[in-house]
Amino acid sequence: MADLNALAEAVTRGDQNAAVEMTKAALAEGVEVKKILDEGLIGGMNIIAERWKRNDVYIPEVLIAARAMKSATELIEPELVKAGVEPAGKCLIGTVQGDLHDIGKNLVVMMLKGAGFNVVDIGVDAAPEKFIEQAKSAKPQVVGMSALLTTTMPAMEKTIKALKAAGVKAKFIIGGAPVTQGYADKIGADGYSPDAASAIDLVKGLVA
Ligand code: B12
Repeated sequence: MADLNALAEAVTRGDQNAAVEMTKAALAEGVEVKKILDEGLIGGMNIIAERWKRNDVYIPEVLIAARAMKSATELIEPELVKAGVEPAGKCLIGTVQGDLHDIGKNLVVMMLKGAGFNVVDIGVDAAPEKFIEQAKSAKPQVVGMSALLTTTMPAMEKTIKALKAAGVKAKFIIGGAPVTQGYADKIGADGYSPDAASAIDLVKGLVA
């Protein structure tokens, strides 16, 4: 019998081979794909997110767990599409214009994917026009912006204003080391979170 707790455990350990093998075995046994995703893979990432919030693990462990999750998810993606499993929600995220930092953004993307969200990542140095164009085609419920430089923080305000003016209906969230809740309030963002683990709770709250 497939042990989905063991699969979750393999993800938290970042054991890519075990996660892939256990996922293959569960699929071969005919375990429902949604169950494999929710209890095994997302279950494992939730545990890592909690440990990270408590500082029990650090970024390398999170990255390794996300890699294990990604490899196993690739196996079940075609099955998920066939089964018509709805994602938890859709997000679009990018690093704003002039800014090339993407390590934090990538973590947010991985954690959101780990939590079952469909995420469109538009990369770094993304101009407001790019956010608008991509948001119009992807129709996300949440648009996230990352900035690591004090000189690129104003690009978040510019981007939010441009998205609103273009009629994009979504919640706008921001993050990055120099960003604060006060800044988010000042520029009219709908939310801010200081790290990728709490970004999941923020996004879940906004799409609920
Ligand atoms: C790595 C790094 C680089 C790398 C980036 C590589 C890459 N692919 O990202 C390189 C070498 C390219 C680089 C370049 C520069 N950098 Co730099 N860089 C850093 C460094 C060391 C680490 C940043 C990082 O990755 N942190 C780890 C991640 C995990 O943390 P994070 O990004 O904050 O993300 C977390 C949260 O903020 C949040 N989060 C992030 N984004 C989002 C988005 C949303 C929506 C949400 C909800 C949450 C969220 O979740 C993440 C995970 O928990 C910092 C110093 C530091 N300690 O921060 C300097 C730093 C940011 N850089 C700095 C500078 C000055 C530069 C340069 C201008 C240097 C130069 N003179 O060329 C250039 C600018 C290039 C550009 N145009 O962007 C300064 C900024 C100073 C300032 N006040 O503006 C810093 C603070 C270093 C310093 N002390 O001087 N840099």
